[in-house]
Amino acid sequence: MTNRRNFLTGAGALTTAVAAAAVSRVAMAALPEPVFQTTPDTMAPLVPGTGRPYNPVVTLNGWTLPWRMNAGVKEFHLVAEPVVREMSPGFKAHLWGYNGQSPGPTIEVVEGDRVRIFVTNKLPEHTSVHWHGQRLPNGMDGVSGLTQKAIPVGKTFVYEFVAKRPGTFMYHPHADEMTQMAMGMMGFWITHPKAKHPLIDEVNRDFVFLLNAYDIDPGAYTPKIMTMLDFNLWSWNSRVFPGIDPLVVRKNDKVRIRIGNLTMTNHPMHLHGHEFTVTGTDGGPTPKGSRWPEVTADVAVGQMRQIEFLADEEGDWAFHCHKSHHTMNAMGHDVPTMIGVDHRKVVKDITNVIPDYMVMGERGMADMAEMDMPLPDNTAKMMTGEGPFGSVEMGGMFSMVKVRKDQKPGDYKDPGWYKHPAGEVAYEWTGALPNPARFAAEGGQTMKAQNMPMKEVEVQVRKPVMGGAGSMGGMKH
Ligand SMILES: [Cu+2]
Repeated sequence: MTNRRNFLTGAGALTTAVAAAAVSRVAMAALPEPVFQTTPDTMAPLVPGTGRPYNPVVTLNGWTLPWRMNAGVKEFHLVAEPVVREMSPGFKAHLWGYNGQSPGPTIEVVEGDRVRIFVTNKLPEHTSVHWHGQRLPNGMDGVSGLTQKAIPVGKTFVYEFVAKRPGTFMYHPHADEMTQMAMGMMGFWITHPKAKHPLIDEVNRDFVFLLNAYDIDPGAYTPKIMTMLDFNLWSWNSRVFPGIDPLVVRKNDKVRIRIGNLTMTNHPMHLHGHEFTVTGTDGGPTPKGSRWPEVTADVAVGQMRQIEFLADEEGDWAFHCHKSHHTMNAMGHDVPTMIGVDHRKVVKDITNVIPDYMVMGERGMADMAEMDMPLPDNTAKMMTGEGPFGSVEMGGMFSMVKVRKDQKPGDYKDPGWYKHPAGEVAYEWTGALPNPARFAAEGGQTMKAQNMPMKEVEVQVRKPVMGGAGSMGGMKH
């Protein structure tokens, strides 16, 4: 696990930039100085220095865009541009994003705020920004061709509207969307309630992240934009495990996590050790009567789900997408299942031709994490992450909620691994193993099938090839 964290330095730099931009009258008439961020660390929440107060969110492996107040209007400056995003340590992707990052910075405002957003286009093609879920004048909705001219290369457009309803929103281009979203252009938008809201509880920790997906061949740097289904990198805020920071909380904190999905498929988000309720969607806070306990909430394409729970169990609790292929990195699609196949003979034959050939594990895929196979220059290991008990064998959309009783309020630093109390870890049975008792009715059938084959057929399970020409990260060289 990585421990590279740099909360205070980053936040300090942002505050300085805001102060510098707010001094000169000449500067106020000009564009707000854009603020850029290039480290993938989770930045400390940006405590509002101007405007109405609110409890800021924490963007996982991301940050909040500072603003300036100009005659009562909150002004932001987004710069759409190519960026280099470290998706996990040692693996960099050439993406498109905003202000140095993909996803772009989170924008936080308060219900009733008048907001002016300058969008400068430094991409090689035109763009626009759609403010997903917002109530706003039609001409500010950001659909190029329909509600505005696309922002040409090198030009700056201005969006201005009042943030009418509190909630969680997203932003993304509505111009050559397929390319621009596949390249990583997206961001979060939070509108905090201006006063106590009957359906929005105060929480101690408020995390946000976007689900996104990329198709980057092992060894390559740029996503393939034509991919519709066969993505090989399933990410949170353009990071893959073990590059995703843990969500660190104090025991008995009330925790909110807001998750937006801008991939091409749904993600059942699963939390271990606690039950949560869905307290909001991109349509707003949910009525109390519609809330029930869950441990998994499906976040469909283009949706946001806001979950809340009381973190009252200490430990390192896995939090992940429940589609098992989405907790893997750089997976290929032409890899047959080899479990139970003794391919020693085959390997021997092949290695006569290709000396460093290696076959996927015959005991299951865990071999992949154990074998430290040579990888192409720029890719993420398929399943990895060293835990206190060995490899976690995960990648992609996986992280942990770390609950600690001695974590200080407002402290998001990784506390390291949970120290389990004595007698509270699964342990090996070392006594004798009795012969298994067979269930008496095993193999019985109440309704006989018709036209059964004359002799027994044993099916060799083999996973179908899903199409696509990608190869598994580090499989063949
Ligand atoms: Cu998923």
